[in-house]
Amino acid sequence: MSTRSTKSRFVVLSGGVGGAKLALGLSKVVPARDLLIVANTGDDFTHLGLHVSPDIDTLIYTLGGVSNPATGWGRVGETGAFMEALGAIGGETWFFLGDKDLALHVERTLRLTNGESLSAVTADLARRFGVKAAIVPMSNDPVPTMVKTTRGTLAFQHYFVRERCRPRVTGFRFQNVARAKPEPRFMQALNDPKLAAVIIGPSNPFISIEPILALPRVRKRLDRVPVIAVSPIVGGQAIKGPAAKMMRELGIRASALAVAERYASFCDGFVIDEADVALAGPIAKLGLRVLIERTVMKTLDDRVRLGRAVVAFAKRLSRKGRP
Ligand code: FO1
Repeated sequence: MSTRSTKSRFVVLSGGVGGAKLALGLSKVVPARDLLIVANTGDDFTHLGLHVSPDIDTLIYTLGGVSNPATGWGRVGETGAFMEALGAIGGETWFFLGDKDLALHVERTLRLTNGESLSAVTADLARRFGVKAAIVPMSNDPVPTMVKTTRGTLAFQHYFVRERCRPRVTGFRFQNVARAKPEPRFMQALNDPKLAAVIIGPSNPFISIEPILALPRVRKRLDRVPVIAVSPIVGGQAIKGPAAKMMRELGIRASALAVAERYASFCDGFVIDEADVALAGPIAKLGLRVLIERTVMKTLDDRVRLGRAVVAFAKRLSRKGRP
C-alpha cells in the first residue's frame, strides 16, 4: 500500500463558530473514526457556579444540528425564562444562558464535581446529541485565557461578552498552560502514523488557536506533521468576532497574509478566500502552498465543499517538508 493511502486521519483545531462550521463540513467527508476535533478551552469559565465551555458546546450543537444559526453559539429555538427570572431578583445577566443550554451546564458541572474528566463528560454529551466524530477539549486542566488590555487584564468572557471586546488589547496570557497536559487522545492523534494532516480552522489565532498551540509538546509536534490552516480573515475583515480588531491593536496588519506569517513556521498549506487571491503570491513566498477557495460558510453546502477541498488539499501536500 502506498504511504498516501495509509494516512487517512485528521485532527482539527477549533475555536467557536468558524471552526465548528468547518468541523461540520469535515465530518461529512471524513469517516468519524478518522476525525478528531480538538476544542479550545481557554474560553471556559465558571459562571453562576456552572462550568461553561463555550467552544466545546458550539461544536456539540453545530455537529448535533441544534445550533442557533443567528448567533452561531447556543441552541436554536432557545428561550430565556431563567435569565429573565434571574434578572428580576438582581442576578447577573450579562452572559446569556438559555434555558435548554442551561441544562447542559448544570449536568456538566455536576459530573465534573463528581470527578469525571472534561473529556469524559464531553464525549458523553456529544454522543447524546448524535455527534459521531470525537470532540475533545484541548486539555483536562484549566487554561483560562486572560486578555491584557489598556484597561487592565480581563478574564476572557469579561473581555469578550461583558465588555463587548471594547478594551484595546495589548496581549494574552494562557494561565497554567505550562503545567497543563494536552488531552491524551489529542497527543495520541498527533503521534499517529496514520495522521494525514492537522487542520487549523478559520478561528481567531490569538484566542482560539494559540491557547492550543501553547500546550506543552503540541507546537513542537506540528513541526513533524502536515499542517493546513484556513484563514479566519477575508478581505481584511474577520469572518466573525474580534480577530481583525485585535490584529490592528497589536500593530499587525489585518489580513490573511499576516495570519499566514504567524503560522508560517509550522504550517505547510494555507487556505485563503477568493477575495484574497492577490495574497496568494506573497503567502507562497513564505514557503506555504496556497489553496484559493470560497471560505465564507453560509450554508451546509459551503461547509461540506470547503471540508472536501481542505481534505483534497491535505492529500496533495506531500509529507512534511517545505516545497
Ligand atoms: N456570546 C455573547 O456574545 N454573549 C453571550 O451572552 C454569550 C453567551 C454564551 C453562552 C453559552 C455559550 O456556549 C456561548 C456563549 N457566547 C455568548 C459565546 C461565547 O462567549 C463566545 O462565542 C466564545 O467564547 C468565543 O468563541
